[in-house]
Amino acid sequence: MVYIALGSNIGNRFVLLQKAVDCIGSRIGTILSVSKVYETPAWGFESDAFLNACIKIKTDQTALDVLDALLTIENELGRNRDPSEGYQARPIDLDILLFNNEIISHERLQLPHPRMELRQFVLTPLADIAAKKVHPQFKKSIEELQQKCEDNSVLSIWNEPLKF
Ligand code: PH2
Ligand code: MG
Ligand code: MG
Repeated sequence: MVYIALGSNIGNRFVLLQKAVDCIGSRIGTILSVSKVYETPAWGFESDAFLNACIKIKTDQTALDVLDALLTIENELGRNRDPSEGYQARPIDLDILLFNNEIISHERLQLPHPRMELRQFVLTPLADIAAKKVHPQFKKSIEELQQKCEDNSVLSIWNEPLKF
């Protein structure tokens, strides 16, 4: 099982999340569950609010193949990465959070996602679909990580659900 975080803070954010879900379902694997969508304040930089969600998929691809497929979808949906340092506003960001229970330290991919435990914009949607899932490094469930998390960002539920 693979958990992926989706985020957008430029353009028609909801449409971009829905297009990303559709592309992931047709190219990467079967979508098994989709969280609610949340509107979240930009975390770690000054920018417009994001829409964030998480999905669970089943795939036969390797973690690096999934990473490459996600980067291709990001590019197709209009993401242009600025090579300067730091976070930037983006039409779409697709991050692998958990890939089975693999712990990977590769130059292009670290898993579990290295900052997920600090971020309510990840933990809150992830808890919708994986509250009891145990984080393979911290050995704590997602709901425990969510309760311990010191991020006090205020998230609001978006009224439209993603389709899959
Ligand atoms: N992604 C980031 C940095 N900050 N803030 C919110 N609210 N949502 C995000 O998806 C997000 C962020 C880096 O990828
Ligand atoms: Mg990200
Ligand atoms: Mg990313």
